[in-house]
Amino acid sequence: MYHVQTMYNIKQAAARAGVTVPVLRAWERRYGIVNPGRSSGGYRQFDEESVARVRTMRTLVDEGWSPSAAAGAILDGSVPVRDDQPTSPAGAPTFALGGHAAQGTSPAEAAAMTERFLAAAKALQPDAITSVLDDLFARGSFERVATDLLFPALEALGDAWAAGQLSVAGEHLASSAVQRRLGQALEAAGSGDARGARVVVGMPPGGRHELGALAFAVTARRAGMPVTYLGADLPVEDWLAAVDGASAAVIGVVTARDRHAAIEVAHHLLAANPGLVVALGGRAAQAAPGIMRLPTELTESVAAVRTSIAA
Ligand code: B12
Repeated sequence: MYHVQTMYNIKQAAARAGVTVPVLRAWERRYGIVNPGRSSGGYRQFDEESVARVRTMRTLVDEGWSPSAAAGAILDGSVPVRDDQPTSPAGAPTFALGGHAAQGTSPAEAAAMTERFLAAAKALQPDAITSVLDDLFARGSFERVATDLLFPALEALGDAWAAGQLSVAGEHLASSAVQRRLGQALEAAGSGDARGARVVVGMPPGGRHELGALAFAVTARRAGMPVTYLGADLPVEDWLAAVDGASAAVIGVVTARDRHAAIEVAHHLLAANPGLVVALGGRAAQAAPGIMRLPTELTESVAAVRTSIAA
């Protein structure tokens, strides 16, 4: 038995892969997902393997991957080409739906994104940072992306800085790009239900690591809670004034220094407002009498605040 390689023109290839001709052309040009041969008349010719690659990319994009991430994963072999029928996911790898990684992102890919983020920071390349953040935020809900992809990348950023592998400029460039993204997300999340229980979020005096607190504020707003986000380094008197009429105060605690400062703020807040829910969140947060410690997962931490307010 011999095998004749079937070739398709661009229209046939696009139809078999389930995309339009302009999409197929764009994916070829921008992402190099296919590299078709040419007929003697100069027309593109696609083999079965190319069609399967485009079909796999389409499936990944439908699942929520960004086109560039999908193409990259197919080209570097981290996602196998699915040569099954377009609509049948049988035998296709499963990508941790609701699992650890953001939907559609394998742990290897998450690690690759962290590497890209670090490389862009080290090389002081703002456009490359923008592009990693675009890819990252195309990977699923805000909460999953923040918890599964963004925070690990920030942690790696801190480790690289502490190990002397990354300049202060590189760290600032990357963390301020993240801060701008989170700020946009906060604006986009609306202002919450004005009649709901208000939550005031910020950092203790001297605390400048506000990204976790900001991500918490975004998550709370997305859950419909009215949030007053106050940002970094907030003096005790300002905390006291800001919680007037609020139901909860959430204080970010990232360093040991933050912890002492946050507990002091919490004591002042509780003394002046006995019914107020006071919660500490972040890597160095600890519970204390009358003060709750938030879980690390953002949606759980918002749920914990909501439950405490209701109680
Ligand atoms: C960006 C960054 C900065 C930026 C912050 C910019 C900004 N706009 O926030 C700047 C440049 C200001 C900075 C300064 C410093 N930094 Co810094 N920084 C970082 C870095 C890289 C990321 C911080 C971050 O955003 N982390 C991610 C957040 C989101 O994590 P998280 O707050 O713990 O929250 C987690 C959860 O709890 C959860 N969560 C769930 N619900 C809620 C709710 C709330 C309210 C919160 C907060 C979180 C939360 O979300 C997260 C998921 O795990 C970290 C590295 C790291 N490992 O985190 C170092 C790091 C925190 N920095 C460090 C240091 C040493 C410093 C400086 C002292 C450096 C210096 N010599 O000046 C100063 C101190 C500044 C100050 N006064 O507070 C150390 C801290 C070491 C320690 N054990 O205390 C780290 C760990 C770096 C390292 N590996 O050594 N830093």
